Amino acid sequence: SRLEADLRRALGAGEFELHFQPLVDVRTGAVTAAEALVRWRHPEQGLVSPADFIPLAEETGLIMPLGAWVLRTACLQAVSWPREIKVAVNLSPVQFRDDRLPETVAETLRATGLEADRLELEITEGVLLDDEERTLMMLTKLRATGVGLAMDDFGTGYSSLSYLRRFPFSKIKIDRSFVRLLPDDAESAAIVRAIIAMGAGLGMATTVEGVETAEQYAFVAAERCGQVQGYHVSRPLPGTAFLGFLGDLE
Ligand code: G
Ligand code: G
Ligand code: MN
Ligand code: NA
Repeated sequence: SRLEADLRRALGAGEFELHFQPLVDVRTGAVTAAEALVRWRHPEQGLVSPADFIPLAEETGLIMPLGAWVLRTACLQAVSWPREIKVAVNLSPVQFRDDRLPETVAETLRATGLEADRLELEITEGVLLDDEERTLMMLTKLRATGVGLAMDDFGTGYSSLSYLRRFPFSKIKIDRSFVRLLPDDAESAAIVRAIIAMGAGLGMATTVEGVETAEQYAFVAAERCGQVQGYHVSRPLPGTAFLGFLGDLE
């Protein structure tokens, strides 16, 4: 297809860029991490959302070189940030199917000089459905490199609870669909409260995604979640704007 040819060309032409969305610690208000989110600066169409090209990149296998580029670039950028700020990178299920992924991650850390504990990989439940034994082996190997593992979009898939016990995740990211109706919706409030309590009980950090209002922020802070991410704190920002955002907080 036209888009596929375009996508193939774009990688070589350097048309992809990363934006970074801050994660804030609710106790201190400090930025503790940023999630890297890829964008395509298309010569005619302008900034294209990953929702419009990641699925095609996955179908065509282009997600492999693109995912490698995202990982390397995110690590390279984070090397220049303050030491206490981590970078989070989304992994596609297609990348997860590659047995060499843990070695690719270790090699990327070596090549970029980023300390392993400053990288967090975000994995959705969809990744975990295939083969449980293999999933456990892969996640264990990834953890052995020293990186963090976040379960992304938590609560939207199947069997989330048993997965948390079985697999070595270090963080839960509560999906923004549970946050949208906060603080007024009693069911959303009960679910978010329960997930935060469960994370605490399992010794896992929790990030609440999609926090858009001061009221939502106050609610999840009162429930003592670990971190908050969302438009109320900041939209995803280009690299230089992200550094500016850090500077403005000082
Ligand atoms: O940034 P935005 O909200 O437009 O992202 C839309 C979707 O694309 C989200 O589900 C997000 O996780 C995904 N996404 C963004 N960047 C990446 C990336 O680098 N790799 C993968 N696999 N998905 C990404
Ligand atoms: O699937 P994942 O959780 O990786 O998706 C991250 C996506 O969520 C990014 O595309 C980002 O732009 C989007 N996002 C981040 N904060 C907010 C928010 O407060 N509200 C909404 N609607 N989307 C958000
Ligand atoms: Mn994510
Ligand atoms: Na998410």
